[in-house]
Amino acid sequence: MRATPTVLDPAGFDLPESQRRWLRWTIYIGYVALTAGIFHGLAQALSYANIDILRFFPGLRGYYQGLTAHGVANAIVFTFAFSNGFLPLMTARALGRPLVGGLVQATCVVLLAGNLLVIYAVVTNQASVLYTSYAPLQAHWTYYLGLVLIVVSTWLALVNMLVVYRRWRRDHPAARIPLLGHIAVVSYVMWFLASLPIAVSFLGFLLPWSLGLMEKVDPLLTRTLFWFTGHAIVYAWLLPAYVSWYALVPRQAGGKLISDSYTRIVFILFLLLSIPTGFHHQYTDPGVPEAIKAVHAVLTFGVFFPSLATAFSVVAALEIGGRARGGRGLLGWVTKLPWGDPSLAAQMLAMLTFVFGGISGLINASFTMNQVIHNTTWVPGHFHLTVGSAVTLTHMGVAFWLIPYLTGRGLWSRGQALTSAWVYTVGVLIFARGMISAGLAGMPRRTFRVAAAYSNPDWDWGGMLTGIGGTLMFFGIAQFFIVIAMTALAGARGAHPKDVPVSETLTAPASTGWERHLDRLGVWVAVTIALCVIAYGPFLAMYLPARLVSPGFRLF
Ligand code: HAS
Ligand code: CU
Repeated sequence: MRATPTVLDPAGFDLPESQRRWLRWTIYIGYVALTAGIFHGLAQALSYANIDILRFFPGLRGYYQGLTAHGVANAIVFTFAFSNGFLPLMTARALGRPLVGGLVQATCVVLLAGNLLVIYAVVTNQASVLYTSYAPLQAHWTYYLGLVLIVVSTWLALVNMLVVYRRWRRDHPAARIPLLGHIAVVSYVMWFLASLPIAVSFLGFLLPWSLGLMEKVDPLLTRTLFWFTGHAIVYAWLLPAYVSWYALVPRQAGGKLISDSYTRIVFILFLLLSIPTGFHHQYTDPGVPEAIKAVHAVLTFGVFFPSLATAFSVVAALEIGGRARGGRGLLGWVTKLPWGDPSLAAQMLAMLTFVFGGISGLINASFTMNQVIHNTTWVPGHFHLTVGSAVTLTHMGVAFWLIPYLTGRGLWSRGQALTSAWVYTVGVLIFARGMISAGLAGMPRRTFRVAAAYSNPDWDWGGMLTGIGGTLMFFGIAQFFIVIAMTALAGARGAHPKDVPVSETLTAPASTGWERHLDRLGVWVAVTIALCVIAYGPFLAMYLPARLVSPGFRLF
């Protein structure tokens, strides 16, 4: 039996204050975006209940302007701002050395610059194209450039992590990379590879087209490039949450992570399978052969597997914690978990909601069932149970220790922090229940119901639940924002956690044998690229060169 090791315990690790400051400002950009985004979220949710509050928004000229602001702010800026702060910090902590200061600053500045450009385009109603940026809807060039810069900020964060990793490797040529560092780096390497197609689409087509350098664009190709990146983007949102569930949550629950190798395998499976699945967003698109869609359907069922494995692992770790605290019987350990800790409670609520997100994802992925729910409100029902709950609630939970850690101030009002997570959870469950049932009755997504020419009484109940749930979600996040702002401004100085809560594992990383291959990132990247070629090569070979057929339209 191997000894119980720590994931890593670099004694005395302390991040310089200047780096803490830039990291927290990077994350704050996301909180500001989230807070702006929830106003538009509230307006959308209420519109499904036939209540129109859009006309009270100063300067807002239409539903699609608000929906674009909501999608970009919450799904793109909030998520990546968090990851740009969190993942480099995890790498630094795991490898026991500081980051490259200049790169920490550059990540924050580029993220902010990208944001300002996107805000300008959206606020002036020159980019009401929704976060999917489908051509031939055309936005102002600042919108595309702004999104490119946001992606570049994630690359800078990754470069920082890789520099730290290389330096660590130079000093430890034969050692296994510490688990927390491994999974943080794999997460952003996956995202880097995944982000290349959208960079091609934006820099090669949409940006020059919006600048008038190209007269026409190829809607199917740019849409396909969007989803080439766009499915994997959901795992780029999810994996930082998984980093916390695997490497931090067990410690917070008083348990242990069950296996080092199991965890590494899960993240490598995400690296391999997150990207070659994008056509499951295009099952109904004409012009894509059915056989290619079928390959993507099979691979989608493949990428379902590492999340199933995660469910077993995180529940086992929680069970160890609950039993260590005196829990008995089949489920007695659940109530013994420290539900009064807002950081842990928010993340356990995230897990519980994600069970429904996973089930609804399986239905989306099934080619035939997808025909029933595609483009209905079922889909936003699904993604508010994933990015809108598993990810958001985890980010909230992490913030409850991370912001104190980065600011040197204690959490302001544990009770309010806990309440914000519960209010949000109850809200998102009611909201998603409404969206999902109305979607099954055919209620279309991305439609301003209040003003729609056609409605259906079968949507009334679901629409009402959507409005009620969305209102609760709004109050949950508003309360979260107050807790964070008050922590940063008025939290008790010195009452902060002094270290990242890194877990121990039941099994140590093996120093010999096949498990060492799990650390060979170059090899796994090569396999990932090969899988992408298999999944997208036939389509691109059949389809290219680009068919530049459509001029741009500004409809809203
Ligand atoms: Fe999805 C559409 C398939 C996961 C986000 N998805 C979307 C869209 C978004 C999105 C934003 O195949 C809409 C895009 C648009 O605007 O059009 N999705 C899946 C599948 C999964 C999945 C198979 N999605 C996610 C995640 C997202 C996300 C994660 C964001 C973070 N999705 C689809 C498909 C579509 C789609 C189609 C296209 C639909 C269409 O027609 O447009 C899977 O990866 C899900 C796996 C999840 C699980 C659950 C594991 C559970 C865990 C918790 C364990 C804890 C327990 C309790 C049990 C297998 C790990 C703990 C106990 C305690 C005591 C606390
Ligand atoms: Cu997807």
